Amino acid sequence: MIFDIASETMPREQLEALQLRRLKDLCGRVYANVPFYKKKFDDLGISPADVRSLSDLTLLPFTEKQDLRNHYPFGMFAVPKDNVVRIHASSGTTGKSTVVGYTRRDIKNWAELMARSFTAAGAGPKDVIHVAYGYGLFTGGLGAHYGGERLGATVVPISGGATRRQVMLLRDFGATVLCCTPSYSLHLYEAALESGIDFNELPLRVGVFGAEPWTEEMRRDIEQKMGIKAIDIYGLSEIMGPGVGIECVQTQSGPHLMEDHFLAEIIDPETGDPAPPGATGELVITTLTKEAQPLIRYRTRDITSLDATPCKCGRTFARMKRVTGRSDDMLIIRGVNVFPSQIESILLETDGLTPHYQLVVSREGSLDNLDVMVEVDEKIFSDEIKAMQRIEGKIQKTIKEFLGVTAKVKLVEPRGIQRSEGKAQRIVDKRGK
Ligand code: DLL
Repeated sequence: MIFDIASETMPREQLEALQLRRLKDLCGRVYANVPFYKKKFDDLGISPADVRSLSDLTLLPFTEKQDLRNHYPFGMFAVPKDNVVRIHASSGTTGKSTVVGYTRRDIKNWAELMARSFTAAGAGPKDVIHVAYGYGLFTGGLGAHYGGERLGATVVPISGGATRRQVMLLRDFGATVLCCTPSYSLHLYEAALESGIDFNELPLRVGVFGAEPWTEEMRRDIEQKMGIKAIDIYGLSEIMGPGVGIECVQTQSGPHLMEDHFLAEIIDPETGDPAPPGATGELVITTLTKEAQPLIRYRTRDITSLDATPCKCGRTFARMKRVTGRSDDMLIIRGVNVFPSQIESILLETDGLTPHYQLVVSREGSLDNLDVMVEVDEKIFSDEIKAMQRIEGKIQKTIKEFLGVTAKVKLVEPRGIQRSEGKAQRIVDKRGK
């Protein structure tokens, strides 16, 4: 079943005509109501009337996270504050957090898109949705919550944390859909086992997992352990929150972007030029319908590619490749570019290792060092030291071979890596900036 069948299966020409109509309207709105955009347009010598086709998008200015910070907290709003009914903000590890506002219609659209997302993941009104994304300024909890209610499902607003109790309620309330970060799902699974609860014996069917990068190997691990379908959901607070894109359960081949509401481009992150069709680069999103805080060509820093070929599920929306990481998370180790997800893939291909790992980067003189700390399972841990050393050596070799970087691998005892209740912290950078 497709939730909003008319929108999600629209022929691409019709979709593009809708996008163009909405883009023109958007340009008019931001030019009239957001001084930041008026100035940007004026400086570039363009006016909203110059947008005549979708390819004119490239005439328009980019928006960066720093622009949002510079206009903290409400300087990017396109409507009077009285019309804003909700505020969210991203945590931001450095500096000011970025603030997002929503009108009543923005909230309604978001709930629609999240209801669509649940449907794509194979959920429906009969489901019990356990929302273990954090509630609060983070968009995960409330985003999933409103979408689940819009769908007509039963929503359990448990939020993150209190893991042992969560597991009990997951069982007692008969959750069929679990929403949280992939890393927290593993934490829940372990806590369940410790309490004598096996996920495989619960009615749980589907996981709607996102908010952090994860790999295909991690998906396989989760699906196998928990006996569920693990679906990748993508989003970012600046654009809306979760539900900017989601995989369909039929193919699980990367999130379908909700293209009637978001216009996506891939650019070369170095030059800002459009990337050739199908190429990998930085995802840039224009919000077509957002009222409170519309953004033009927002640079997500997420690295992916787009595929608009037809999907077996019937949706015509393009699919994005699993986000392998933000360009900000890319490590440069002695001149070699490495994404944590590339290391994750290698670790999870190795027997005896768990999906709990951390990358520690330090500097010795002018040289960068990369330490890969990864937890082993009980079985390996009880083996002799030599066996552990053999594994360390093997992974080191594979990392060197595939990624071209020298890393020191250190196996850690079971539960030796700290668990997170939200986004996992994979990188500890001790280099100081
Ligand atoms: O993480 C929104 C969200 C909540 C998405 C729940 C999915 C589920 P932010 O905290 O603003 O918003 O972080 C957004 O997280 O730019 C990506 O780098 C990363 N991210 C989000 N979803 C995925 C995903 C929420 N499925 C940033 N795969 C984004 C990889 C993801 N990275």
